Amino acid sequence: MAQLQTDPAPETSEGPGIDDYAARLAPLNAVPGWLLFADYFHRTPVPEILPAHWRYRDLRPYVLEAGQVVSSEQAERRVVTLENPGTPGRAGITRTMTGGLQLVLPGEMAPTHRHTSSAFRFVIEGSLASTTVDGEKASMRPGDFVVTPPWAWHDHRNVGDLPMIWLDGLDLHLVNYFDAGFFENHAQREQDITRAEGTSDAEAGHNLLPVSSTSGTVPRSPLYAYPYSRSREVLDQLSRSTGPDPWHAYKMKYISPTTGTWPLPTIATTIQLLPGGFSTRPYRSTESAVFVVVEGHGESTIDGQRFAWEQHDIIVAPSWATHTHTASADSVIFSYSDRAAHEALHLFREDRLWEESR
Ligand code: GTQ
Ligand code: FE2
Repeated sequence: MAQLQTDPAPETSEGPGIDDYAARLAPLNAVPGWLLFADYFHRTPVPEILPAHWRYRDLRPYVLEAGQVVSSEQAERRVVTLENPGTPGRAGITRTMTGGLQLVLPGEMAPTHRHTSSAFRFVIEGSLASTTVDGEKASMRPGDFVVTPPWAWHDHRNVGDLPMIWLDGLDLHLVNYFDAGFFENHAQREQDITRAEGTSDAEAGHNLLPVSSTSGTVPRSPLYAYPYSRSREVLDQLSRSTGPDPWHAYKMKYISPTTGTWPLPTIATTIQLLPGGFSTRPYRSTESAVFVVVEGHGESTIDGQRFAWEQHDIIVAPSWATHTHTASADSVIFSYSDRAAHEALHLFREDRLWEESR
């Protein structure tokens, strides 16, 4: 009969030291967890990223110069990627998201591909571009917001006569964290057009849906282009008919009309009007937010750091960093963050403060 080997009696103060214990445990790919908890549990978030500010005035010449350095064909996507100064070399504007300025010159085309990362474009400058998402073309003008849902085929074309520059945001690092990244090029450089331009807008952009629509049963938004002319008009109307929220002034979320929430599963996107002279009360939340100045100028204070901004500047507020915005002139700010993922994972928290705590 096999001999049973019993465990030795538990060691007390006479036992081996913790270092000896840890050294013998290590070859089993295991560690004393109780010694590590302090590294991973924090009273409040401890972000690696820093508050940051990119001046469009400084970046723009480099974005245009990229047009001489590489063709859009060679580059596949000709993008100047913004890196958070707290995490250099990691191609992220925050821990979860990318932020980049994409250049497409008149007549150029960025070939068709798809990926499991969600993406969006927010147009900074240019005259007219088009992006095709799963066979339907959408026009893009300055201030327009266009989403590329996960795994949707997409290509872009500059059909105007000025260089087009838009901000791309992707949840790339979040998707890669989950090891859920897939990517493929389309067999055709330019995908076939299968739906007339304006179809999605007619079907889903006006509080009407086709009677047999089953859009509400799938999470994917049936609407993917949000023209600035309309969002600007909404902000204008609200500022004339209602008072400003002390923390957000007039801040609206882009939504999917069938779910009533964010158009992309992980990325939260908003458009906000700050009347000239208005200062927001201090606010903090778990999202890592990127702000893009669409119109106006002013300043923001993030964790005590002041950033004076102008049109097209880009600013980052890390998770749980208390921040305020002050507009010197009527200002419109687009923002994106990982809030949609936080909400889905029941992680989102926010604090509306009345005074800056110190
Ligand atoms: O336009 O499809 O900035 O695939 C990064 C990856 C843009 C795009 C980026 C992309 C795109
Ligand atoms: Fe893409």
